Amino acid sequence: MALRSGNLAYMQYSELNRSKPVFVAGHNGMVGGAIVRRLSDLGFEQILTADRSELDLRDQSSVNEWFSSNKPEYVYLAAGTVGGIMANSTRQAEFLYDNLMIHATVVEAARLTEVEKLLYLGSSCIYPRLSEQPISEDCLLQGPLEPTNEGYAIAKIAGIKLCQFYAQQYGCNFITAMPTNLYGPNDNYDLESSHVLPALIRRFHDAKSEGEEIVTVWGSGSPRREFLHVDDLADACVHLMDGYSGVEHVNVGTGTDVSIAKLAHLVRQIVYPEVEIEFDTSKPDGMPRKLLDVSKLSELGWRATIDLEPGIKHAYDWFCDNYSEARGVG
Ligand code: GFB
Repeated sequence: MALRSGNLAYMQYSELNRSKPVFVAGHNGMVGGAIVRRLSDLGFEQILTADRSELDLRDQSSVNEWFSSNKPEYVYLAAGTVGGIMANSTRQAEFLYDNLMIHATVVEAARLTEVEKLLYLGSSCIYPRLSEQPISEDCLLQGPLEPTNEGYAIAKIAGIKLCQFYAQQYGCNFITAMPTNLYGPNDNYDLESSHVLPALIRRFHDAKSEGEEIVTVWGSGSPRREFLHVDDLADACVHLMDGYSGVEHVNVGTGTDVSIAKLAHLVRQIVYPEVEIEFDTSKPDGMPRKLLDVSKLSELGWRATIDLEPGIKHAYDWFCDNYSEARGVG
């Protein structure tokens, strides 16, 4: 199934120069991969990437060297150690260390080599656990964080502040975007480390293949989450790179959320309608609700265009087409 996020018109008057080199840090991940696809669709001629084996983004001198040799003009900083609720809560040291280091090295190298513009990607988990909903940008640092992802959130907050301070102190054009929960092609389908949507797709699919009668869903089913297709996110990133140069971070989401129970029913309907669902309340729920206020992004002329149901069907098609590879990721 072809899906297209629709905000194409603005590229006709884009300020971005498509012949300048663009570095997508994290191109092997779901987000970086989607940004590469989007840039390529839009005709960017020099999309630079670096494999982990070639460049350790946690190592400042290697990153400096890479930037000096490759001279990117635009940078999308989508690299990082990421995962779902279980990976986040059991590997907090790794999530904090890796992400702190990656953000710092890339931002510093971008300053040293006078990159024209950098977009840093954070996460909606930066906001306090009990934020007022929908969560506006100014909720940042207004209360305690959700404990299951505190390490990751602190690294992401440090990344935002880093970009803001580099903009203020050095005059760098470094901007920051905060996406909500993401899904789409190239997601991580490993059941221990994945996010909820790929985990549910895999659980229902495997249950169908094995003729099982019950699928287990973690937690109570009552938390609410907002899901943005990664192709929409990639489109929003290019839009912000093109038209936004403010210091304040910008939320990126759809503006609507669903309960995990409702999500499980949707995935069941698409993958295996006959099966029963049970909830395992020994597993953590995480934040009770995480819905972003996207009014700032709307004012900047962007909105999501991929609805959840076709988006899930698209992700499920990708999973079926890449079954062996998808199950090994993570
Ligand atoms: O997607 P998820 O891991 O991320 O979990 P968070 C969302 C909700 O789905 C939680 C429930 O309430 C989970 O308990 N859930 C139900 C499941 N079944 C499953 C399952 O099989 N696997 C998973 N993973 N969840 C992450 C943060 O939080 O969100 C990260 O840990 C990051 O920092 C990311 O920000 C976007 O939304 O709870």
